[in-house]
Order: sequence, then C-alpha cells, then structure tokens
Amino acid sequence: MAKPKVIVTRRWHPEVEQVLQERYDAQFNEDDHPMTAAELQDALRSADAVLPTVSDKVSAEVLGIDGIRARILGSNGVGFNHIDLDAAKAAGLTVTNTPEVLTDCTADLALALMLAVARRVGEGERHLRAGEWSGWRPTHMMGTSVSGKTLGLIGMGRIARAVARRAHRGFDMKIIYHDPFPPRAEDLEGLDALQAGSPEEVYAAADFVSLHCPGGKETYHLVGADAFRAMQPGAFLINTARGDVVDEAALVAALEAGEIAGAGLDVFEKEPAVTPALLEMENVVLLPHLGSATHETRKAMGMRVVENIDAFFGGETPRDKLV
Ligand code: 8YV
Repeated sequence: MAKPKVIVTRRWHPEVEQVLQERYDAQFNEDDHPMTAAELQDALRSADAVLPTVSDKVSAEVLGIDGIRARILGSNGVGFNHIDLDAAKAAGLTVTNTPEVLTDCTADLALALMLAVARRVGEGERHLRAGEWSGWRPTHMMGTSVSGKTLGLIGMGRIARAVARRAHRGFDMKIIYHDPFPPRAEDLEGLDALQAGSPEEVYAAADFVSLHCPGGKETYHLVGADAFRAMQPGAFLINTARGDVVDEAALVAALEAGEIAGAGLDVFEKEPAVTPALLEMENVVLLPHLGSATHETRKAMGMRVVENIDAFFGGETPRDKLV
C-alpha cells in the first residue's frame, strides 16, 4: 500500500523530519517560508495529511474549497486558534494538537519574562553592550523584587499551574487565579492558590498578571483598557498565551500613563508585527514567540504530531483529537 502523503508547512526538528520521511511520503517546506492561503489550499488538495503551525491561518475561507484530499490536520502546537475547527470538521477533517509536551518549557519562559522585566534584564544588557556602564553604584538600575510577591493567573490550565508551581515553590509567591473552568482540587495541591471570582479580582491583587487562557473569539481583547485600570500601578503583565488576548494599543496607553509598571511579552496581536511604540519602551521585554522553543520540546512536539497521524492512518482515534 502506498504511504500516505504528508505536507509539513514549516521546517521541523530534523529528527522529526527524518521520522516523517521514513514513515510517510513527506513533503517539506525547503526554504521555510510562511505558506500563503493558496499554498495551504494546494496542500489540502494534494496531501492526505497537512501538518500546520501557528503561522498558518487555516481559516474557513482556506478550508471552503472543493476537492480537499486531506483527512487530518496534525497541528504542531497546543494552541489551535489558527485553525477554524468548525470549518475543518465541516470539510471532513480530523484536527489534532500537541498538549502536555510543551507545558514546562512555556512555564519556564513565563518565569524568564517575569524576572527579566522586573529586574530590568533586557535594559541592563542593552546598557552594558552600548558601553554606557560607568560602574557600580547603589542607585543604579533598581528594579522590582519578584520573591514573595503575588502572582495572578488568568486561566489555570496545565501551563498556568506549572508557572504557579515554579513561582510558589521557587520564589515563595502567593498565587491567585481565575478560570471559568477551574481545575480539580488535586491539581492545585501544595500551591495554596486562591480562586478569584473574576479576572478583576486577580488584577486588583496581583503584582504580576500572567495570561494562560486560549486565544480566539472568546478571549479576544480580554485584557484591555478596563483591565489595565484595575491593575496595580506597580504590576507587570506577562503574556505567553496568545497575542490577541491583549489589546496592544490599550497596553501601550496603560504603559504610557503609568497604569502598570511593565510587560513581558512572547506573543503579539499581529505576529510577526509588533506595535512600534512597544519597541521604544525600556520597561517591556519582547520575545519572538519562543515559549516552546527548545530542542527537546520542539522534538517532543513534532513526535507528538507523528504519534497522532500514525494513530489516524492506523485506523485509531488520535489521542489529541480536537474534532
Ligand atoms: C508553538 C505555541 O511554538 O503550542 C503553542 O500553542 O504557542 C507555541 O508553543 C507554536 O504555536 C507552534 O504552532
């Protein structure tokens, strides 16, 4: 029997590409360019499986074509707001994601952003590299302490809980969270976490507000002007979730007005574009969507996609089936 044809939309970890090559009739994106809508449609028409990432907008429009051959979208990433699940289902496609394998890695980066923005790590590095450091002095680049502060989590899923564990156990932080779908008590063991009745309650209490909700219609601009007004003037916003959860223009306004003290951002509303005003601000730390970007994690994510499509083509239900 011929091997199923698989189109991988971006370059993946080399060991995963090798496995795909061995098991499938695999086509890779040699120059790693972001695919256009037309290229995605061609892929859907010519392959049995398309393996997209967050940079591929698999919208209702992209999926609304005749002659789709693909039967599965094996997405590489836990977030799936780049795929219109209803349209995919209507087109007869199974869709899978890669939960769990990137939890620790993304939580690590949330902590990195908290520490970097509060302790002025980016600013200090720029200062030193620019040759501006004139020597130690007691008032030089004083930042904000992280240990013992209150961490507010919006969303309390796997990644948020991994952030809470690090913050509580490692930095003695108090944890407050809000989630419309709260976790089971046993998943919160040892965190001494306070459940807030609303996001506003979290904003009011937190020295650091870290976002861990999914992107998409339901959370679009959840953190806007009202949220920033509700936060403490000394608070820092951390976003390793999805860019469009934050109203970026309102964030700029809040930073300019001193409604919050700073922000650490790994994701942006219109990636890869970043609101230009943010680039000029010293009290923000900006990363290019690196949450899961370690060799170990990117390999694990890719292998999880392989596991999902192997199951699918083996006639089983993939463990990470979304629709
Ligand atoms: C990925 C992510 O790098 O998994 C996610 O949801 O945001 C990142 O870890 C990216 O989205 C891959 O599609």
